[in-house]
Amino acid sequence: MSLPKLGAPRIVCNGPAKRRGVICALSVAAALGSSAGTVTAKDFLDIRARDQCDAATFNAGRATPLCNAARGGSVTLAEFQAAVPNGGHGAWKFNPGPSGGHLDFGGVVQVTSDAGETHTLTRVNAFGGGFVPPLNVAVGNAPTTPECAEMAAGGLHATANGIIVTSPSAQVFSAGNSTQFPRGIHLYQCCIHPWMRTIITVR
Ligand SMILES: [Cu+2]
Repeated sequence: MSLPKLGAPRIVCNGPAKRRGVICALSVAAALGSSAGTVTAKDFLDIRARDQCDAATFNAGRATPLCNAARGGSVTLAEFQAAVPNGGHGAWKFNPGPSGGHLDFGGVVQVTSDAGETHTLTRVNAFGGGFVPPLNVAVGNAPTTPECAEMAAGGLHATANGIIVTSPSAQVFSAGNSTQFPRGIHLYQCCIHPWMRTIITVR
């Protein structure tokens, strides 16, 4: 990336003397804002899996807990289930959200969990269903994506396309140098809660 030459912004301050200070201040702010947008390298992207599972109701009657109580989530299982036909509960999401995020080739992608449940962050060719059929109702009963099917085959495991994001966890990847985060614009979804989607661009 070629960086523009930085120097004092050329600002012409016009207007009556009384208003001049205000006009100049606004012009400088605008000039600095546009410069900053041009020269900023982005070498780090923080991706988080989030939910608000309520441990008491999510774990009731289960030998293996679904929800990490330490997270202190407050959405009950009944509330979660009621939201599935309406596109899924909004607290189950990635940050960045559906509009996505970007970083430069060679930068660091950090994937952490702010969630109580286990999620996956799976690069898919096209958004679709996950491997838990009742939850695919949230995405119009879309068929399980091949990438999610691969993660579930023989028991949940990480693949070249997908990672498992447990609670708590932190994983780092080199943008453009890992199969999970190759160069370009790529779609990611959770294979358990398929309405959790984001788009990551490695420039
Ligand atoms: Cu999930």
